[in-house]
Amino acid sequence: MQIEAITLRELHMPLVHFFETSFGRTTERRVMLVELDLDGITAWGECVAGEHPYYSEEALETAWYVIQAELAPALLGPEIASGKEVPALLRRVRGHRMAKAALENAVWEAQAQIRKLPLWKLLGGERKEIPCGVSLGIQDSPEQLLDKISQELNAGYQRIKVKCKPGWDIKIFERIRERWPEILLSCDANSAYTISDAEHIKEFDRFNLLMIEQPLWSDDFYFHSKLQKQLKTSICLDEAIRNVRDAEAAIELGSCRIINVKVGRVGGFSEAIRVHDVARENSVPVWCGGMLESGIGRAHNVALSTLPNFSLPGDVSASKRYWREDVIEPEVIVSQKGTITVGNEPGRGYEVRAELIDRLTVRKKTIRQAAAVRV
Ligand code: OSB
Ligand code: MG
Repeated sequence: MQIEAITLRELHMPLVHFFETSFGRTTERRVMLVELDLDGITAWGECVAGEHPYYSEEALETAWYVIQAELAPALLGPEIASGKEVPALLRRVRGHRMAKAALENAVWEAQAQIRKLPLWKLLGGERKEIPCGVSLGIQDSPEQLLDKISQELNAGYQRIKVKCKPGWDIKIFERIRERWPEILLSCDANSAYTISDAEHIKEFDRFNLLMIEQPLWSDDFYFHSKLQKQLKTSICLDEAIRNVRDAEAAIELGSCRIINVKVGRVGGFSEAIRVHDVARENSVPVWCGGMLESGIGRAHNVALSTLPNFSLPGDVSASKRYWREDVIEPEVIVSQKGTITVGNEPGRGYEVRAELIDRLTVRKKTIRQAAAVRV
């Protein structure tokens, strides 16, 4: 395939309910989509960078800049046979993994369309039904959180994850366990603690949590390994795992026993598959994380979650939890058993609502190959 044009878009999409983590509250998403045009085909990717560089160094503006100035030009021109070839074409640019992933994932999508294969099969997926959990942000009150948990359990979700931080942890876990002693429950600190909080974090052990996600610094393996040795509960790393080498280091050091795979965080499907594979070889289960994606990124997360070692419920949940109207059709739906089912349609398996995307777009830029280098 030869990519003829790459269009970047910024969409404004208000969230149905605000989402608050230890680093802040989001009420409206600025969603960045990339669209590839080639051989009469349109393929989409989503850049999951946040509005601010708080979860990671990237933000929508840095991704916009680096795709426009560096990454898109590198993909306009060469003949590309598959998504697997994209990392090498983008390697000269260091970091900017979420920006790279948006493009690489769109190439995989194009390849799936050309080969008339479902994207999930192209990625090596095996399961047709994926287990789902939800991630619940910090709320205005504990009662509001308990109401939300009750609602999500009624909807069938298999695992509840709550965001935590100092002051919104043990008291909250106590309230939840009082009411639901048996549910699969985990927490995510998004690096809200330091190793001097080890004694405090050890108290989490009594709540029988499935895992504690990224308690310490976003770039740390050493102190997580020290902490893991003192805990009964498994640590799961999210932010710290940027690539397969990080996964190998974390596993060997004993920094975690579970890995959250986010395709944007590791730079695209190729690297996500590598992380999945190395975790599998070491009997470390993985699950698919979320970044409050629109339907495009959500559909890609669904496809990735069909790989065999995605054995724990992920943070990939129904579109309607986030959006009044999603940009795909049908929207992502979760069954009463708390599962999402994939079909056999070629490509992403969900239609794109082009008119709605146009309506939500506040900025758009198309990049074509410069005439001078066209062959
Ligand atoms: O740490 O998993 C995280 C959202 C934004 C940034 C980081 C995280 C999250 C979530 C939400 O937990 C997952 C989702 O529902 O998309
Ligand atoms: Mg997380």
